[in-house]
Formats: sequence, structure tokens, C-alpha cells
Amino acid sequence: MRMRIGARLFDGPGPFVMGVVNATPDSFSDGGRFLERDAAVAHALRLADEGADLVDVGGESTRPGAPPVAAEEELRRVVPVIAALRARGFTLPISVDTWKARVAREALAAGADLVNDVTGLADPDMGGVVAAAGVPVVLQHMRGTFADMASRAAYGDVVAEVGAELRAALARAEAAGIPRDRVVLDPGIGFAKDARHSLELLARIGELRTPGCPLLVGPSRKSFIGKITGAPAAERLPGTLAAVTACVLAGVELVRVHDVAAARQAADVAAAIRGAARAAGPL
Ligand code: PMM
Repeated sequence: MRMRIGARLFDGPGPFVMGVVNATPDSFSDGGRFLERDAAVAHALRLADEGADLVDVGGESTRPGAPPVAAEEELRRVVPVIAALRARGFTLPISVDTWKARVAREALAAGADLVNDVTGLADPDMGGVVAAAGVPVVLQHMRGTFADMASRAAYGDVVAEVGAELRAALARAEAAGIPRDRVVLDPGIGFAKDARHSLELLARIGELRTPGCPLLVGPSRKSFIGKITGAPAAERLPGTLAAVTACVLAGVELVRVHDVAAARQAADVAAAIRGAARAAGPL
């Protein structure tokens, strides 16, 4: 891939690691907004130390059953975190995880460098905001809303259908004035997919390759790992690393993870194996 994200040029096959920074309220924190902001900032700094290439700041949980968050509230969560990171000279690119055009616009004004849209431009104003700012965008595949997406997980050939719907999202982006060399595509593991769908997408991820667009995959702690292993979300790091490894061996450029240090090591070793295989060539 060759894409400028903020101050950094992402050049080469990667793998590049995007670290997840949640700016959602912590139910164990009673210190209010400043503590929450400072915890998110500290977390971003830790992920940078652990080897993240960029951080993804999000203020709305997308878990099925999570209550929707109004734009005002999402802005109160993410903008102070992005602004505080920039104020203290944070050098990594910052992504904002939002599907709302208004949140994206204000997050970009506060210093974000990339919009991560899990709905692939469902908000009709999002394409224009991204195009006007001249920033890259992640278009993730999903269907329906966070509340009803589980019931929309019905596919004949999941890879073919996700591919077609991602190409439609890419066409919407280009029509809005976003050049394709600023678009990253993501199959949306767990978004309107059951475990079988997520596994098939991971197994055939190379079929989603679209000329000019890097791939991003976010398998971290997702429910397909729980379905296979029975492990609760907090104990899904080994399964996450297996999925990261599979992605990197298949040539995926970017992985979105919570546990950056561990994923960095897994991704780097997988990339070294991939490189050694290429050097050895066909027997
Ligand atoms: N997954 C989640 C949130 N944002 N963004 C992209 N591009 N890809 C993903 O797979 C993705 C995402 C949900 O995971 P979390 O709530 O555990 O962060």
C-alpha cells in the first residue's frame, strides 16, 4: 500500500497495526469526563509505546444491543481525546471510528487524520465530509443497523456478496469525490456475519482484494473466537493472534486490535514468514 495518513506515509505491504482506543464511558469510573478523557489519552500513549502504527478513537459501542449514542454525546467523548493527544504532541496518525458525518467533521477539525466508517458511508453527508477534508477513509462492510445487523446475516456466497457490497461502497465514495487511493476496505468481521461467515471471510480474504485499496481486518476479541473456543471476550487474545497471523499471511495490510504489543509481535513474525516464503520461491 502507499497512502499518506496524517503526517505518516504508509508505504509497503505492512502489516500496520491500528490500536483501539475506547472513549466510551467506563462504568467503574466515577470521576467524570476528565478522568475518562485522561484514561483514553493514557491508553493511546501506551498503544503507541507498544508499537501501534496508528490509533482508532471511538465513542459509540457497536456491540449488538448497545444503546445508540447521539452525535452530541459522541462528540463530547471523542473530540477532547483527539484534541488532548494533539495538544501533547502525539505523533501517530489518529483515526476516528464514527459513521456520523458531523462527528467526523469535528473530529477531523480537532486533529484526526482518517475516518473509520463501519457503515461504509451510510450517512449521506459522510462522503462529502471526507472528500472536503482530503483524508483517507476506511469503508467497512455491514448490513442494517447495529440493533438489527445480526438478523441480516444471510448470504449465499458471503465472500462474493461482501465483495460486491464493498465495491458499491467504493463507488459511492468515488462519486462523492474521494479518490480510490484514499480508500481502505474492510470486510467487517462480526458485523451482520455469524461465526461461519466471519471464518469464511478470513479464509478467503484475498478474494476481496480491489486494485488500489489496502485491506483492513478487525478480528480482535470478536465473538467468532468465542464460538470456536468458548472463551469470554477478555480471554480471546490467543484466538485474536491466530486470526491476525492468518490475515498477514494472506497479505492484509492493516489489522485493528486491542492488544497491540502481542499483535505487533504476531504480525511481524507472520510477515517475516511471508517474506521468507517469497524469497524461497516455488519449489
Ligand atoms: N470493529 C469494531 C469497531 N470498529 N472498525 C473497523 N474498521 N473494523 C472492525 O472490525 C471494527 C471497527 C467493533 O469492535 P470493538 O467494539 O471491540 O472495538
